[in-house]
Amino acid sequence: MEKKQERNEDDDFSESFLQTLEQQTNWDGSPMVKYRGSWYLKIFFRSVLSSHKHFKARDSDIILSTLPKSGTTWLKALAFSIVNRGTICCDIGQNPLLTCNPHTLVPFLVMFEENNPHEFDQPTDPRIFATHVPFKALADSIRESTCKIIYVCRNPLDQFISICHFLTENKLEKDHAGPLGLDESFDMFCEGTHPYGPFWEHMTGYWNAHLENPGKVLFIKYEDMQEDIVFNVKKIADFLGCPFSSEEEERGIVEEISKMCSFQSLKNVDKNGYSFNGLFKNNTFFRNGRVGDWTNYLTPAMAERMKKLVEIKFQGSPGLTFKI
Ligand code: PAP
Repeated sequence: MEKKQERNEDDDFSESFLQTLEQQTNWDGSPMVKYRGSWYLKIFFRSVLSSHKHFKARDSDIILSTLPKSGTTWLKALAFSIVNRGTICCDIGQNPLLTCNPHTLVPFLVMFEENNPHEFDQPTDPRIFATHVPFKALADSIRESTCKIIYVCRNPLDQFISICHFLTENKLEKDHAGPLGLDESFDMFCEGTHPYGPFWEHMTGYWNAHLENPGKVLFIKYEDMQEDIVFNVKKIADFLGCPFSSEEEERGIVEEISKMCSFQSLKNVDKNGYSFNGLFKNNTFFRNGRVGDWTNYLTPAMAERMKKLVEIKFQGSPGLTFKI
């Protein structure tokens, strides 16, 4: 049962307010709270609420949205390169992606500080931000402005395995004995108890928003990007209103951007560094980037369980499917 969750605008996101929310521990022992039907890591929750309340989207902004481990880093690199291809990325030898992790170039909305909004201004135009929050939890100004949203969705089985590895590599909760075993973690995932979950609500929220307004929300699958990245780079550019000219296509710019943002290119950039104030190791954002890697970890029975779960949960979202 969820506890009382309504709050008024003057709440200071205090500890006493957090105590009114349903609590859980994530698979790695990190505290989570449930707010308006979705789970959030407690360490980021205040920032989620604060950015929701104070962030003012501009019509020209681009919002990249994903569940964790669904292709965020890749999408950040692609959007940054596509949008800035005529300016700071126009010389391939000078592309900031050669030296910076994409997370340094495209901030998450949770980094937004209400006391310091100008820190959030980016030198590039349009501004690009990323978020993991569900569609319903986006700041009103994002939904109400004409800014564009790109959502990347990944097969939940691969996403689950990717999260498990990431949590093992980056211990957020230092005193915790260690991550739960695979079976227990999978149970929690299938119950929707994981950061920004339930995953099916996250996916269907953006899918339905895309169906309602395809000019506002682009919905792409990680697996489709793996299958044909050139096609998807063009699709993103078209959606953002900056299509590649035939001259650019002839010069091979689409292929150049695809290559620059590939797993192989990005994985070695600043690989010994850290992102998010030292919280995560850069190299843990690049494991193997394979489609179907779950088959090396999960049993056919687990896959069957997921298949049935997804069938039920996606019933109200025609056209949303995964190959499992
Ligand atoms: P985040 O949401 O925490 O930022 P995110 O980038 O979405 O993480 O997920 C990392 C996954 O994307 C990793 O998947 P894996 O664990 O299954 O290997 C990572 O390898 C993969 N990834 C990162 N960059 C790329 C890329 N350029 N191309 C394809 N996959 C990538």
